[in-house]
Amino acid sequence: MVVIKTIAVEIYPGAIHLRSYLTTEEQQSLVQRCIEIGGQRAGFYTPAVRGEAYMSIAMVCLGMHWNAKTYKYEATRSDHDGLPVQELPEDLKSLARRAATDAGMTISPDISLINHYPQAGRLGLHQDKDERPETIETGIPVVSISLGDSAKFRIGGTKRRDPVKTIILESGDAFVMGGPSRLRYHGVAGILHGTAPTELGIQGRFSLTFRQY
Ligand code: MD3
Ligand code: FE
Repeated sequence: MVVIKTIAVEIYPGAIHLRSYLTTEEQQSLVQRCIEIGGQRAGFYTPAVRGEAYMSIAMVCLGMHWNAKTYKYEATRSDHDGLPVQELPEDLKSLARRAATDAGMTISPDISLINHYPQAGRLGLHQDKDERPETIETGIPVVSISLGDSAKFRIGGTKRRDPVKTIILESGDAFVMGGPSRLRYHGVAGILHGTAPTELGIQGRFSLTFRQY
């Protein structure tokens, strides 16, 4: 049996960092899933965002597609290639439910966005507020899983100019953002090249974020 010691750190009320949440074997299998899912039809693509140019990360949506032009969820990738979105597999839903429960929250996940960060990948400061108003108002969390290279994660307040904390998200960590923290601004300032566990055999970073629409 593999023993792992998860350490739960409350960054703010409702913002729970579950450090060392997954075993190396679970991480390996999730990395393979990301590569497999990303290689399908309706797999990884580079979103062109409203107002801006292309994002520096690749993305694949499961369950519902996040349209980067309208910031709305939809059944087909109408801002990209029109393909129907892939389903969200049951075992991934279970993983998200388990992490939410371990952070003292509840989620019925129906969407996952998988992001791939190459060496120069970043994600600007933003709020996740495109899910149903009721979901956001009740503080149902977003659950995230980090794999591969570590990320310099920034998390602030509910106003863009509020002060931010910097946290390193490592491979195998989970992060649950709900309750009063659901609308905090957050982003990824960069990834730490070459920090992925060697057993994963990858460079760069995958993150899975699970949402309830
Ligand atoms: C804080 N992803 O996909 S995960 C995103 O590492 C996103 O890929 C980052 O922000 C990434 O939208 C951060 C941790 C996270 C996820 C959801 C949040 C932090 C959050 C929702 C609200 C506040
Ligand atoms: Fe986000």
